[in-house]
Amino acid sequence: MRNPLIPGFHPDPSVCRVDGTYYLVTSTFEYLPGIPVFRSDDLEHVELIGHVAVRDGQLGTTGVPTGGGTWAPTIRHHDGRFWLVVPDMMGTGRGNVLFTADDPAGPWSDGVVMDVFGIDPDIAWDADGTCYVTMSGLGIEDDGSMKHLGITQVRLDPETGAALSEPIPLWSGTGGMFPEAPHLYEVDGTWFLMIAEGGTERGHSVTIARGPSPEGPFEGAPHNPLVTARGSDRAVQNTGHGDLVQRADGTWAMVLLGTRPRSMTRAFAPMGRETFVVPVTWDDAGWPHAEPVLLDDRHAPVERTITFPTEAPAALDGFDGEVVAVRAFPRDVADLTARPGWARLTGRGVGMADEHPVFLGIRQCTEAAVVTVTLDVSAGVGGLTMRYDEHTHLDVEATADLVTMTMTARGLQQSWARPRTGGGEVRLRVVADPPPVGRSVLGSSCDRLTGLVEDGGAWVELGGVDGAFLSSDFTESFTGRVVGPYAREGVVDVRAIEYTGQDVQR
Ligand code: 6LW
Repeated sequence: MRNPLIPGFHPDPSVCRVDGTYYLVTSTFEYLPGIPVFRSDDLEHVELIGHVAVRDGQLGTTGVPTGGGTWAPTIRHHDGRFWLVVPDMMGTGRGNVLFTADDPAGPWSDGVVMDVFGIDPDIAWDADGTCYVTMSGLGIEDDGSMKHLGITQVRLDPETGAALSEPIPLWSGTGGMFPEAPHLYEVDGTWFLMIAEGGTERGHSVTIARGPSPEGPFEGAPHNPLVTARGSDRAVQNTGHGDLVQRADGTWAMVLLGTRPRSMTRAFAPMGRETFVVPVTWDDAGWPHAEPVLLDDRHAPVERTITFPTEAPAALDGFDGEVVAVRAFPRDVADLTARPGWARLTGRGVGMADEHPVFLGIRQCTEAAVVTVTLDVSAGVGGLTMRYDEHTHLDVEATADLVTMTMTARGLQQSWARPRTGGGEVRLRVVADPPPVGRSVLGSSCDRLTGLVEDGGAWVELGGVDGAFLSSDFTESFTGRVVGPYAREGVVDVRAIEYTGQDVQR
């Protein structure tokens, strides 16, 4: 199958099928708009058709800490409607929220908060219409700290979010840490409970159990784990957190998350957790089997330019659907009307170290990538950044006569600067250059990141760093690289974000 199915930071995939069409959703954490919805006709190609959270108040993202916000969603189609349950975590997060929509492209409802305590909720109905929410349950210890309770389940009133029963414990895997990501399916009268365990890092896995009812009792499959990359030298690691779907022709597939680490030791994934897909078959004893995630079919090069046309479509307030902002909607960060054809960013005196940067970004989605922005800094200071979070980012920043590249990695900082000519308009570039597979580059464990400025018609390199600093392993982040323009001070106008990239041949 074609992998990654959804490249770039797109973890915790969930999928449902309606007739011949699949709908997929992934987690967005502190980024908005929240929860992209993808459509696919073949589980090979996906198209972004909208987002669940496009209005203020649907999620509490504006005040969530890094690592909080929108965690693993589940999407289902039931009773003629689409249903999505998702944890909106920490800080100003609302808790576990249930959204509905007639059209998966939106609009989605304002959401009701469910009376459950846990993460990774799943929603399922039995033949009588009883609604079950199954989750990775959380409890509070006497000292106030949180503890994992394993997989738990309540009956729910899906209209109000009220829990209609006390949480019951369910099968919680084979002993791996953090039993999470439960999904419940009824297949020919048998109920299957599929979960992830082992943590979302190298120990990650998918395991499964079955039982006579949605409440169990469940017995684990004899061949668990269904999927894991732990201990393997496969190009895709950390595989786990899956969701099953039956195709219209009766065959099955699993979407799941994984990483594409770069180093010899299978560490340092530049793009964080991405979405993959594998075929699933059933044995004579009625158990599913999934194939490991392989990178056997490489994607075509990606080439795209994001502009800010005056006659922009109304959806997403005129922004390209791939554009995200941090703890804010792109519309709150950039003004598309001040200067037709440009996105105006107005600095607030803070840079990318701030939790609320004035920043528009797109995901790095190929192993090799060249990202270029065209800015006007005649009345401000701003640049191009590649970000994991406020603690770790690579900034190429320009004023009318100076350009500075600064790598910030959790308290360490190094800068390279050079004067520039050319006035207000400036083109800045960040290049991610991975070594050929199986070879490491001296002094680099991941890819090589360089910052460049166009000066006198030529690209001039400012400096370079090991991309391992901008990996999910170094940052211990749930997200991935997001890259784009930002403003520090004054007015910075953005004319275009250009992305070209390609995966490395293996
Ligand atoms: C998610 C959990 C996990 O809730 O990481 O892979 C958490 N697994 O299931 C955040 O994505």
